[in-house]
Amino acid sequence: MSAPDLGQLERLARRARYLSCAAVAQAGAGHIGGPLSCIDLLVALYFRAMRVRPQEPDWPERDRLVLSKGHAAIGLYSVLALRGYFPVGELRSFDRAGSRLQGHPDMTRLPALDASAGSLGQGLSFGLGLVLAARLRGSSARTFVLLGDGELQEGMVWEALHLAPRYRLGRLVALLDANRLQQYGWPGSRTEERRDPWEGVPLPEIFTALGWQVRETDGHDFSQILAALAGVQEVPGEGPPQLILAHTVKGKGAPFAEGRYTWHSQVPSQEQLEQLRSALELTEAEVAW
Ligand SMILES: Cc1ncc(C[n+]2csc(CCOP(=O)(O)OP(=O)(O)O)c2C)c(N)n1
Ligand SMILES: [Mg+2]
Repeated sequence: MSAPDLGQLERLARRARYLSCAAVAQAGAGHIGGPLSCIDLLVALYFRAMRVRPQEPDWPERDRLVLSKGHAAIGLYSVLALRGYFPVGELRSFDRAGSRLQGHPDMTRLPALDASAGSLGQGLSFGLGLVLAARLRGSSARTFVLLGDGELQEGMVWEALHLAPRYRLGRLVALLDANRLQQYGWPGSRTEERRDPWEGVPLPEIFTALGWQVRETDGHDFSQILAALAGVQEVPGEGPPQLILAHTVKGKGAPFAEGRYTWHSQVPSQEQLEQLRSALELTEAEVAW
């Protein structure tokens, strides 16, 4: 992958970051921290790794994405819009009654979605089922499941983590958005601090011991993300299930939100949007929507 290619992905991710924040501001409600921490992963997936046809969203051979951390929906919608699934201007309808772009993904409304989500903990089991179904159909489609690290506290995630290796589901790819924060999280030493609830827990070793093939990456470095995804794509269908542990920053890219759990769900002001545009070095034209 040459440098200009990476630059193009970075630009797309910046636009998606701005659009996500602008849509939350327009709706007057929504999530900021979680969408911003996974946008680079979503851009790499939809613009490089996944076999999809935006003009034919129900193409049977498409790769699937399950946004298990469904509260990051606006991040996914922004990337889908830039990828051409629907007009960027439709993002203005985010979270409105009757909109296709609900606050959490609703696959019955938007054909581009492969799964509904919002109640945390269910996506990996759903994705496991999609990969088993693809195997029965004789399809080589992959399913990517994006999980939050707070979400990992849900018991059902561990059922799927335990089960997938038994079926050797090489086309199941879990991506863990490890930003070390959640909505409120576990208190740190000072009242305004939150600490990573998985601190000191050897997650990669645990996943490996369960039978997953684990790759770690900086979740904001496209060269690393693409290398991890390329590795995953070489795995045969009967290989071990794949897990990409992406080290990320909650609120990445927004000066007011980076690393702050209080920005899990908050509405940016017009001043903060302007601050964001400038920090992301985007022109007025690039943020027109
Ligand atoms: C079953 C369930 N419990 C609680 C919530 C409320 N909730 C939404 S997001 C969130 C925090 C999730 O943290 P994490 O998975 O780390 O996501 P991220 O940091 O990427 O935003 C919580 C508790 C929910 N949506 N579903
Ligand atoms: Mg988190």
